Amino acid sequence: MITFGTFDVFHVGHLRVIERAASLGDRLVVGVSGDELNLRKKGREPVFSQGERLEIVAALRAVDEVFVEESLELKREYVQRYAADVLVMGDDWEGRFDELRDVCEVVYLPRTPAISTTALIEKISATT
Ligand code: C2G
Repeated sequence: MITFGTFDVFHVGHLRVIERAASLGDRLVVGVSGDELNLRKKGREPVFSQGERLEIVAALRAVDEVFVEESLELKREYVQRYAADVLVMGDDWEGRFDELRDVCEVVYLPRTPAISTTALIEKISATT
């Protein structure tokens, strides 16, 4: 199994997608998007650095290996490098990786409702 994400301000929605991805197979590799990629795609740096995010994700029982995702366009290469049979993503990415179906199975899992890093940042800002 392989999955990708920023996993900034790690929350239960992140945990659930990782645990569900792991339950679909016997080994889970996670690509954690790098700080540079986030700055380029989202115009801001994550709250937690790439090193911290990698450390948190690597510590999860469900995760066997982590690496830095340098570019969103390299999914095919990563799938092949890690010999993944299945690419798993939350359904906010529904349809986005269907072109990889020639090299792996692509599964979109329902997102955990009502929780997001952005909402958490807003909630924390509002209480300080
Ligand atoms: N997720 C979820 N439920 C939430 C929030 C997130 O299931 N309430 C899932 C997302 O669908 C994704 C994973 O958690 O599969 C990581 O989410 P993000 O950290 O927001 O990752 P994102 O920035 O979308 O990924 O190649 C993808 C990139 O790495 C960016």
